[in-house]
Formats: sequence, C-alpha cells, structure tokens
Amino acid sequence: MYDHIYVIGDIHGMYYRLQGILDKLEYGEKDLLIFLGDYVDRGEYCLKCLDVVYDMVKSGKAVALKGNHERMMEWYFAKHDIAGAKTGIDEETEGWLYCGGSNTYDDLKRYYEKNGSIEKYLDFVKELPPVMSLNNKVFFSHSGFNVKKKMKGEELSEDDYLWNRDGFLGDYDEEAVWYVGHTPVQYILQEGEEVKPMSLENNIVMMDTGSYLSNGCISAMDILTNKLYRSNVAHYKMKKSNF
Ligand SMILES: [Mn+2]
Repeated sequence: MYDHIYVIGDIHGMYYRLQGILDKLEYGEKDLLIFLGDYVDRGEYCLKCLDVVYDMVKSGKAVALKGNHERMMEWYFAKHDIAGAKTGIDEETEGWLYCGGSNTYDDLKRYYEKNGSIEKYLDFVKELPPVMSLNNKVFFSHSGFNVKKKMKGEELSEDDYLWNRDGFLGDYDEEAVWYVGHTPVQYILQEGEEVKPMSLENNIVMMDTGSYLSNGCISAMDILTNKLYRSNVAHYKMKKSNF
C-alpha cells in the first residue's frame, strides 16, 4: 500500500511552478505520483517540464498520463519532420502551433539542432497511457471520458479520454471518483473565488488550476488525505534569465 497518492494537474511548460509544487510534496518509495497530462505547450519551458516528467517516469517515481496537448504534438510530428519548416499543412497540425505548441516546437527544434533527434520525446509522448484506475473505484484521465459514447455501449478510444469538457463534467453520473485536468477551474469559478482544485457533486475532482494563467498555479492533491498543495503564483513572473 502507498503512504501517499499524489495527483498533479496540468503543467503547460510552467517550469518554476512545477518545481514549486514538487518541492512541496514529500514523496518517497512508498508513494505514487500521477500526472494528469498537458506537460507541454503555452508556457515558456515546455521541454524542461517534459524532461522532469520523463525523468520521473523513467526512474519509476511517477506515472504520467497523456493530455490532449501531447496528442496534438503527436499528430503534428506524424506529418512533419523537425528538420523541416515550422508550419502546419492542415487544420489538425496547424492547430497545435496555435494552441501553445509553437513554444514546444521551438524547444524541440533547439534540442534537435544540438542532439540530432527528438525521437526520445516522440516515443515517450506516444506511449503515455490515456487512463488509469485504482481498484476500479478511482480513475484518472486528462479529461474524464466520452460519456455519450459509453452510454451507447461503444468502445472508447484513446481520444475519448483526452478532449471532453462540459459533456463529461455535466453528464458523468457514476459512483467511481474521477480525477481530471484539462478544464481550468477558472472556467467555472465565480470572480473572486479562490483558485484551487474543485470537487464536483458528481464525483469529479478538477485538478487543473490554470498553470499558465496569471492567477493560476499547478495543484496537487494527496487523494488518501485530500490534502492540497499549490505552487506559488509568483513563479509566473520569473524569466528565462533566471537560469
Ligand atoms: Mn490543459
């Protein structure tokens, strides 16, 4: 059994906030740490964040699930070579660059020019699982799941765990608890309300606290105790010159 089971919401290239939250968690060999996806895009340090997650997964310290932004990165590089030009050739690949992927692309390009290949990152992202559960009582995925599709008895694909918003948050109606990222709590908070993970009445816990927003942070929760951890909002203002 675990001493702690930490679940961590969206990161989006916010390296200082990621370090801020990891510094606050006490975790060792008897703990489980679950990242809910969206490590890259939007923030200034996309590859640095992916590196942190990569190293923790490879050393057995964490489980990382796939986010829709990792999925977009995967789609882009299924059709493009990093050696070529930075451009989209259709809505799907163009979309990634405009959804914050441009920053990730630039980091990967720099890495490619120095190291000759980005396969390590592409393979890692491709193999991230979309969903996991503990005893079928508690589930984790980036965006919940496609409720309508499940109700029709259709088999769920990887993408059915990555993109849902209102359709999951509003329609989910089962006993199991789902921890999700993807939709920042700012999406439903009233003005002036505190930014922190939200437990909804229908057994959903929203962990995305808008890591890349000026009033946002990265959040973690120990699901065994419901203890919350939040990164320092001030980390938002730190610039590249701090390296
Ligand atoms: Mn996200």
